[in-house]
Amino acid sequence: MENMLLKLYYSMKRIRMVENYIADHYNGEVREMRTPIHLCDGQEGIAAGVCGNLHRQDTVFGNHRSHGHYLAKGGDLKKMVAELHNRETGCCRGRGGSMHLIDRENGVALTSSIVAGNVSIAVGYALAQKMKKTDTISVVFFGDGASEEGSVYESICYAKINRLPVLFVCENNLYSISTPFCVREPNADIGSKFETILPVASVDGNDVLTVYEKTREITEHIRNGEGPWFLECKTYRYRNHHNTGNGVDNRFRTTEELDLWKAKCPIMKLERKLSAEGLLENAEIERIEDEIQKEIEAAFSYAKESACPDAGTLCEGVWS
Ligand SMILES: Cc1ncc(C[n+]2csc(CCOP(=O)(O)OP(=O)(O)O)c2C)c(N)n1
Ligand SMILES: [Mg+2]
Repeated sequence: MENMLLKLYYSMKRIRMVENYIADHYNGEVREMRTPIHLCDGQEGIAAGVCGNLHRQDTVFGNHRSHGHYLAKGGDLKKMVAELHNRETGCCRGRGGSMHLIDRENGVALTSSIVAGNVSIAVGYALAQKMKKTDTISVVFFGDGASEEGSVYESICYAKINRLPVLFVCENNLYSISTPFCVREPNADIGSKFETILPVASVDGNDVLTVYEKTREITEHIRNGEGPWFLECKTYRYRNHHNTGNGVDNRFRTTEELDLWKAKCPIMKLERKLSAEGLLENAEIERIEDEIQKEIEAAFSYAKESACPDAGTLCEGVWS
C-alpha cells in the first residue's frame, strides 16, 4: 500500500512538472514548440489513478489533453518531448505534435484531436481483443464536452451489447473550451445520462486514491468478461483550454473559482496525507523533484539535439 501511494504521488508529480516545464518554455522568443498544447494541470489524479491499475499490454486511447495519460501509462518522455518539437525522433516522427502521441510498446494506442473520435476507436480495439481472446482491456479518456457527441452514445451501446472489455473514463472538468457544464447540461452528473445502459461510477477525480481504488474494482469486473463500465471523474483544469494562461486572463472564469479548485489540488492532497502519516519527508520530496527535473532536462536536450524530418519525407505515415 505504502509503495503504491508513493508511486501514485510520483506519477502525478512527474506529469505536473513536465507540463510546467513545457509551459515555461512554450512562449519564448524563438517558438521551439510549434504545436498547440492543452495542459492537464489539476487533472493528474485521473491519469495516475486509472493507469496505476493497468497492465502494460492494456491499451489507452487519449484525446487532445493527453500528456498525462501518455506519461502515466508508461509512454516514453523523450519521444513525447521530441514530438512537441516536431523532431524525427518524436513518438509520431514529429508529424503529430502534442495531440497525437503514440507508444505502442507501452500501450498508448493513440491520442486524438478529434473530440470523441477516440471513443469509437477504443471500442473497435476492444472488439478485436475479444475476438482474439486476449485478456487486455481498452481504456478511453475523454472530456465532458466529448460525452455530448452522438458517437459516444453509439459506442457505449455497441460495447454493452457486445460485452466488450472497455473502460470509458470521462474527465468532467466542468468546461468545454470556455463553456461551463451548467449551461450545457441539466444534470449535475454525466454518468446519469448513461446509467440505464451500463454500470456507472462517479468519483472525485481530484482524489487519486479514490480513482485508483474504484478503477481497481471496475477493471476486475471488466477482466472477468462482464462488459464495459463508465467512470466519471469530477475535476478541474488550472490552465486555459489551450496554451499556458489560467482562464482568468481571458475571462471565462473567476479567480475565486480557480482558487477554490487549486485548494483541492490532487498532488497537494496526497502529499499532505503521506507527510501526516510519516511516509514522505521533505528531503524525499526534494529528491523526487530533483530526479524528475533531471529527467525532464535530459528529454528537452534530446529533443533539441534531434533532427527535424527531412522535407522529402514529410508525407510518410500521414493519412489525412
Ligand atoms: C469533432 C470536434 N469538434 C470540435 C472540436 C473543437 N474542440 C477541441 S477541444 C473541444 C472541447 C472539448 O471539451 P472536453 O471534451 O470537455 O475536453 P477538455 O478540453 O475540457 O479536456 C472542442 C469543442 C474538435 N477538435 N473536434
Ligand atoms: Mg471539459
